Amino acid sequence: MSRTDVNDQIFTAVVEGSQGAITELVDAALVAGQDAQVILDTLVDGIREVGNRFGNGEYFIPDLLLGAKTMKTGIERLEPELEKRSGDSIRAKKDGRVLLGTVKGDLHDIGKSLVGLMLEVNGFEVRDIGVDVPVSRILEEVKTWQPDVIGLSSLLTTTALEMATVIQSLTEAGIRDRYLVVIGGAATTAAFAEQISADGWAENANDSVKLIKNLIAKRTENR
Ligand code: B1M
Repeated sequence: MSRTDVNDQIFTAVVEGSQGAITELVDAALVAGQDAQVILDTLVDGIREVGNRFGNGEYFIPDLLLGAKTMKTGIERLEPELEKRSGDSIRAKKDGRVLLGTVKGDLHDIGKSLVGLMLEVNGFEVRDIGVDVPVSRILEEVKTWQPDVIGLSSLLTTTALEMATVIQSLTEAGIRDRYLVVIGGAATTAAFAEQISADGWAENANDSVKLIKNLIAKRTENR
């Protein structure tokens, strides 16, 4: 089986929601020497195609769920490989603490979890507080866990403004300047991040790592 064949099959497995086949396919790709990041990108392409088909009425909620479960199973198999690649940074002193959550009203967690995984394998300490997280919970966690960065995710246009509410609540509590707030997710853009006075926006998990590293470095320089 050539590398391209396996990648095509991984893509198709996510699109068709073949959860039972995905672990074996990811294993086959790894055995064929495929880079874990390339396999991850293929899984992401697959779930995006599921989203496109849902968007144009070809797919329904059960299809979204099956695609999501298949993708998650694939990511679980890849996790140890991604960690192995970054073994040194994981063992190194932690680069910073990131509190991560999907805002209230939004149940999407794949992208946010992927951001968390990539941050962890790149040396950050991550506390993922899940999905549908109300502002009050974020404030509570911020006060008790004292992160360097608050990372917020939103995939729904109807919930993206919750991010502004979080920032406003930090300001009202007089603690906005103590934390970097980074946002992302399909319902957000760099312009939106600027509009709500977030410290940064990242398009994907790898860019999140770069962004957070840069922001923490800048903050350390300025202290
Ligand atoms: Co939903 N859904 N969904 N869904 N879903 C979308 C987002 C949608 C675009 C589909 C579509 O219409 N084409 C659409 C939103 C439209 C909009 O608001 N503009 C949509 C809708 C409408 C809905 C429901 C309302 C459907 C309904 O019930 N009628 C409903 C809402 C439920 C709720 O949240 N209250 C719903 C439900 C679901 C499922 C539960 C079935 C399932 C989620 C399962 C799960 O997450 N456990 C689901 C799925 C799977 C999708 C799509 C198909 C895929 C999302 C995904 O996992 N992408 C999605 C379509 C799409 O995205 N094209 C869709 C893969 C993931 C790796 O990418 O999440 O973008 P993403 O994350 C990326 C970047 O965005 C970024 O990095 C990640 C990794 O590279 N990123 C960050 C994310 N968070 C970040 C945070 C950062 C930085 C970067 O800093 C902290």
